[in-house]
Amino acid sequence: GLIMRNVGQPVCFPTGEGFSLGCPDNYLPEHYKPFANQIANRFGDSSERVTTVKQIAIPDLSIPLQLPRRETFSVFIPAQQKMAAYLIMLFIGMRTPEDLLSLAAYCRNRLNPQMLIYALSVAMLHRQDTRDIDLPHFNEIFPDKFMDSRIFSQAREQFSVLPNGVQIPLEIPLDFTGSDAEAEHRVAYWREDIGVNLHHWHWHLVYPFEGPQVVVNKDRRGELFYYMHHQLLSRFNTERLCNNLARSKPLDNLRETIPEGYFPKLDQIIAGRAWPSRPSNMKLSNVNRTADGFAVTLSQMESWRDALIKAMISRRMRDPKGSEVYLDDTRGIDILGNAMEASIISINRDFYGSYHNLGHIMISTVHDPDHRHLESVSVMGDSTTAMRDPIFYRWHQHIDDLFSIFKDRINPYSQQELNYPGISVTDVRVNSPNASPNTFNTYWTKSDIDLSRGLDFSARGPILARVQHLNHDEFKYTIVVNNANNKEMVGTVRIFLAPKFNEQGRPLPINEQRKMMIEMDKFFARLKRGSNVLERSSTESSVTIPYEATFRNVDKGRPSSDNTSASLAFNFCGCGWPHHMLLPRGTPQGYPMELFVMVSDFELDRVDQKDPSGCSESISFCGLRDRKYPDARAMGFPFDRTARAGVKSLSEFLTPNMKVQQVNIRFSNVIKPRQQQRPNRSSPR
Ligand code: CUO
Repeated sequence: GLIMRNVGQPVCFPTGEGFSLGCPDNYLPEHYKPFANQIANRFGDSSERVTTVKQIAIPDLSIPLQLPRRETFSVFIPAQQKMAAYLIMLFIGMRTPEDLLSLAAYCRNRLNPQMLIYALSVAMLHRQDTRDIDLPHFNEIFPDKFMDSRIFSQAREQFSVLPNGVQIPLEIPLDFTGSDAEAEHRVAYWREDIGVNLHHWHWHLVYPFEGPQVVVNKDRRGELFYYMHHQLLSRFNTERLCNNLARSKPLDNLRETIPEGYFPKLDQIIAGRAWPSRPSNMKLSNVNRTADGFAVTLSQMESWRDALIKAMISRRMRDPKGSEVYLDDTRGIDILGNAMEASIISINRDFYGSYHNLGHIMISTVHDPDHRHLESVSVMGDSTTAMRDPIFYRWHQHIDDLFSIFKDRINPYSQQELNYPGISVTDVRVNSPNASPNTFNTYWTKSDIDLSRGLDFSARGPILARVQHLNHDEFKYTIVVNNANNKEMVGTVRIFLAPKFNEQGRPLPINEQRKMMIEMDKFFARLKRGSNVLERSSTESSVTIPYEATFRNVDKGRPSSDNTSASLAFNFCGCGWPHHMLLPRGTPQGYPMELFVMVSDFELDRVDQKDPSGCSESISFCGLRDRKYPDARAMGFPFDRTARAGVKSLSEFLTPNMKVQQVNIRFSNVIKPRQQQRPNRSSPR
């Protein structure tokens, strides 16, 4: 935590209320060394607790030092990926946590802070001896990546005026990046949601595409890359329909004009620059940025794309030795996901390139493709900020459509494959305390975030920013399942939610609707003979992580203490969909959706492995740490394949172990406080 706060200060003694880090003199950067004593006195004396950093032999840092301290770090730029991967390797290789702390403290004074925090976070998540330490909220380390830049000058003003301990929360307006003249702005509240962007950053930390094998090579990572981003699109497209916008149009022609621009209004406090904007009506072009060690042409991108399409149609890919690898129904998507992204476990990065990653870079340098203006990447170049820009969804829609070329060619599931003999779902209901049955309530809530550890000065206490975000009343599913078998059975309950109508108000055909199925929850249930009434709370969702992973608990007007998350009720693992965004917004009239429940045969779903250790939140989006993905079925099952011949609608798709309930999402355009503390979450099995 100490290493990760106020990272803009280039000294080893970050202050905070009673916290300090004492480093050996030679850890100070050269230009501060003559003043080592004064610096130690300045910070050290006022501290109640000093952590002394052990002196170690510092390894060669010349590779990560190539990135200037005040440069924008982009994990999508191959040269920077390599520097970060080197640093991850060093951090993972440190013998003890004390050695790791020491190296991190040394690096903190010299390296690019964004790269440092990225590499340190990845290493800490993957080292046995640090992985249970909660990482500080990333939105508090780099609040400038999440919040309107104006908030920081307000924070400085307040800091210099108000006495110690007194503070007024700084309000951030809901929509600060555009006006209603821009249609895309209607869903800015969703794209710019802090929890949504935190999830995306964290997902890419848990599933980096570069780094040591132990960090990258995880069970079904390529498939999860496909599925998690596919789910982001189902959710975003539904949100668009709720706001009278058409579904995202894929960016499938790299040479066409991009009408929708994006002006993020974010600062980069440490780099001392604003994030570049992406004006309307620009066209992608060849990129050649010598300083980033990076060049790619449009035709190169197109040839990678064509090679991927060919692989999906022929179901064959080429490995580096020239042999062909068959893409089967189950493993094929995983191989394709890794090649499309691409990660270092791509089957052949020379041949299939890095289509998705370089697309991020091409888009994020559209304003300065040859670097003549010395401009950094725009928000699409950073996994922390990419989801803010409307183009993110157009790019990922294109990537998702490419995956569909493969997925849609697989034989559909037969009725027999979908059914669970003897099991029937006879009733599904949703209840929420303040709503009519089968109605969800959504509204706005304001929550606080402490900026103090992400500022470029040391505040004496918390500095709260107050943000407005979507929220909902908690609800409960009641599912009645009949087991006509002569014994107890075990089932996996799969819950999805999808829009009913398209942009024109016509019913969505099954093969469009299935692509918009939002995964809401998945859990295991024992089914005794006869009738079973299953109850499940929205707070137990296998997709979300708790509210506290994004926001601060504000207890009687005071934020919880800053230094540790131990005072908070949950162990945050960071990766996962923010709970406050579990539901689409809906509409004031009530947005009609279909709630789908399936009970599948656990014997066919089970993955035999040890119980999970640590994080088991948001399993559907993030998997389990050090374990296989805990569902043997294809991700997105039963909607990952085309519906069987003759099935036109969701009702025709159903087998007896499935049921659909018509539901409504009613949005009130008012600000309400958050409901009471979230109850303890039950384990997924
Ligand atoms: Cu998450 Cu494109 O992979 O941003």
